[in-house]
Amino acid sequence: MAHRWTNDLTRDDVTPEHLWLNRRQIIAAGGALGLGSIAAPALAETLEPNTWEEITSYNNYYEFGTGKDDPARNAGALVTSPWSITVDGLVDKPGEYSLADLTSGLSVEERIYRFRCVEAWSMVVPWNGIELADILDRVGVQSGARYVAFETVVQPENMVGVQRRVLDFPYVEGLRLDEARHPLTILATGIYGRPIANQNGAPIRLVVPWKYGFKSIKSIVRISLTADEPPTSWNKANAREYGFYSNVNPNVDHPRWSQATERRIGGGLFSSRQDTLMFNGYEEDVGALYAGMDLGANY
Ligand SMILES: Nc1nc2c(c(=O)[nH]1)N[C@H]1C(S)=C(S)[C@@H](COP(=O)(O)O)O[C@H]1N2
Ligand SMILES: [Mo]
Repeated sequence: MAHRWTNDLTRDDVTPEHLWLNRRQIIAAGGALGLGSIAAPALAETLEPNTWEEITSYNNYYEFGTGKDDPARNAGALVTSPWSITVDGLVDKPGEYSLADLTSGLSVEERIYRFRCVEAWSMVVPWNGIELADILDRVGVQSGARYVAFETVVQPENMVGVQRRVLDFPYVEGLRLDEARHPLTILATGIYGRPIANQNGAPIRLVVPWKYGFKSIKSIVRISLTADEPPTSWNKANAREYGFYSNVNPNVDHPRWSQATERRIGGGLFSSRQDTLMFNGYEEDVGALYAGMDLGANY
């Protein structure tokens, strides 16, 4: 069956077309299911997902090298089973959970999201994932918690990039608790209805669609609830260029390049440049989280 997952796969191979079209129109309009009223004008916009081939061959996963094709070449060495996730900090039920124990019984949803890297390229990815809020409810968040911190696995013998120390591994990321609980925020375990590929962060990775891609940490082995803002890998590497928030914002340029437009991966011959949208197109859903904040200072 593996040969089906090439660039001649169409979405019709995965989902009955009428279901898919309904869902993607709803998602394009409202950001996600169940987020209130559907804005009629937005219905005109549909999100055309990138192919499996594109999504799995053009990656950033520095533990496997810094080239865009390095993760596809090297991530086969990642051991993803068995997999356990340590949950600690300000939670009622801390412990080391198997992936199955942490996720069993929670609903896995299909979410077609824009994905915008801080390097100014973008894709559209049909994720399968669980709302992070559901997992936080399962472990019981205590009242003093204000942030969620995440950590990626380190398998030095299997990760060629870890040996080269291009970043201070383990890769770490974090969200404010309200961002983490937002219904758009998911832990993805699949793409196109198949288990997520190693190079995309198997077996479970964060997806926060209104933030630059580096916030969406891969291959998670620790989730910690904290009172203080946790350190994050790219901020540690270069605080002037990469802030804690890293919300997609066409009006706040990276110190070394414009963020006003992006190169959409794929699209054949005329692989196009398109305008970058405020909060990556999810402003109606998430804008209120940042009311009154100076987005230039809190980049
Ligand atoms: N552990 C880890 N997570 C990571 C990265 C990484 O290098 N290591 N790269 C980030 C960056 S910069 C981006 S753009 C996305 C890329 O996700 P994708 O390869 O699935 O498109 O993963 C993010 N998560
Ligand atoms: Mo990125």
